[in-house]
Amino acid sequence: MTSSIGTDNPMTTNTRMLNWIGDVAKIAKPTSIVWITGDPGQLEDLRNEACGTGELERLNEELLPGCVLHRSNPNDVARVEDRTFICSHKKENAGPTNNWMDPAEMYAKLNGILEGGMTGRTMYVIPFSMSVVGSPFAKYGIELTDSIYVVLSMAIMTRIGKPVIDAIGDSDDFTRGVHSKVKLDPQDRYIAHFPEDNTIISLNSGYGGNVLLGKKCLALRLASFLGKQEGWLAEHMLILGIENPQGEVRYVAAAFPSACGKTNLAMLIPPAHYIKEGWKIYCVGDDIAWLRIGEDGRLWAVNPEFGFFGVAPGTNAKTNPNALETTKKNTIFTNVVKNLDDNTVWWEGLTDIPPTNALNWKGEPWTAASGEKGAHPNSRFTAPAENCPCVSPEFNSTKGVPISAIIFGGRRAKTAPLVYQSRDWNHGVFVGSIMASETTAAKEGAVGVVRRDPMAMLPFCGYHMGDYWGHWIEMGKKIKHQPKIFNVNWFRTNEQGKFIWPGFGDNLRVLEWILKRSHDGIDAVDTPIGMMPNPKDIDISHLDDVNDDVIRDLLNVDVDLWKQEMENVKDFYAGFGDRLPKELMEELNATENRLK
Ligand code: OXD
Ligand code: MN
Repeated sequence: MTSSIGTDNPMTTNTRMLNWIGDVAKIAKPTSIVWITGDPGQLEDLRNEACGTGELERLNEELLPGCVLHRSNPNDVARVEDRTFICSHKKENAGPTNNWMDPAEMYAKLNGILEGGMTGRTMYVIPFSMSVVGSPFAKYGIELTDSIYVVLSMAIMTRIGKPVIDAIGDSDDFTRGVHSKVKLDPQDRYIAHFPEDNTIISLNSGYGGNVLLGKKCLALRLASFLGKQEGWLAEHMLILGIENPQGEVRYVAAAFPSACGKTNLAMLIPPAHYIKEGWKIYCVGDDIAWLRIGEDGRLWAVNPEFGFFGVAPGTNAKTNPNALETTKKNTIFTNVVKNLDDNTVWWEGLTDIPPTNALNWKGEPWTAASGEKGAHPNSRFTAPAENCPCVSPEFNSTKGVPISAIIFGGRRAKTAPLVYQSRDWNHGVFVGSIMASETTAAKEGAVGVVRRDPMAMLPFCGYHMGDYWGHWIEMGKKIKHQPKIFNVNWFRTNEQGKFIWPGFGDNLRVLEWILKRSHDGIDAVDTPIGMMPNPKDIDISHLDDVNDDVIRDLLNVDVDLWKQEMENVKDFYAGFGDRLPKELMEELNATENRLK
């Protein structure tokens, strides 16, 4: 082991940082404090230590070099929205879509839970940056944690170590993040955000989405709040570069609720004839976009993350070969099946034939014959973005990429057509605000229960959602060259409940129309809900199951369903009281009038 383990030599003389770390240590009482420098040797030592204790397991070095398996506690396998709090000083500033607790009360409660919580453990100090260190987009943070899994995951998902400490210098402008597994007690599990103090405290969990504090906690919840103060947007969006046969690369940002295929869209493989014509795809990000207005009046985006924290089940050589390739080295797999024959991993949907000598996600002997799933449905891979075969050359750009189009989408069986375009920016904000997904017969029993998830930010907006919409409207006024705003729905079903649109790589056919609308002024059909493609303008060549009738059906707008939809939106909007921007009410009224 190197001398970096078990030492507590601080990497900084920043007294405010040191005092805060000292205060946390006084409460949590770790045995030692270790600063994470980012040195690969230090990370390797920690990997060895965790493999020694069983926290991690090494996988087949030839087939999966540098990869490890991690199992979380079975009571701790997903984000916990009911235990997630926005602790603004005024309750009304958290808004109706967030849990709230008074900050003083929450600090007192959490300090009580954390008391002695790290006894017998090391507290690691992880300096991390969201986006490229030194770039105008960068936000710095320190995460204190008693988990080596968290240290190694943060080293994949964010830029860490000495350069971040140097960039912070003596400044107090960094996010304070505290994570402790404590006892992994679900009753005392809290993911608490203090936006006005730039602070996050996450206790009693070891699951990625709750404990990798740079991701949902900082890059969305706190960053959305900071974006409102500072005039930019933090969004739950993938960023995709599309190169056409003329060699022009254009970028779109797209927001979808969880489980709607964001990672697949972000890394799609174009249909064969598109590849032949010269189309190429570049992944800039699969989950989060930070958007700022550039000097040229366009909207510029970066992905503040450094890796992918993707859902494993369903990822395979057909659905997302790029993601699969990305997980082939230096990846942490969580809660997947371990194949004992060759010390590799497996999950439902990876291959048709499951391993026969295997352990399930809980580490118990398992075969598919048991009828139980081997991998947890929310099992994950944490993989470096640099592994991705289609990662964008602009991935590490300090100025980001210019956004041509913003795309919203949900999972709707009937109401939303394959694609439509908003009439202008404010209408686009309206379209984003009414985003929704429906439960399907297969899942919940009740068909068509609509869950609104505005801009896919329902679990991630760090302040009042009404003010967030207001901020979108204000941003629109400041963007000289606004991206066009679209809505897509890959999930329309036929009478038999089967998806009509093939999805995956074929979604590029729709993206092509979106780019033509954004740049080339191609004609569109004016409908009550927005601008729609002429059916002939969506390329359906070489598709077996989509002919002219099918595409017309996919683009059909059922006026009665949309009238009902507007009634439902009215009820939804009523929950936001006087913080609902008047512009959105105007858009709702205008849509109703067009539907008459
Ligand atoms: C995620 C999510 O993990 O949206 O990205 O839940
Ligand atoms: Mn997400």
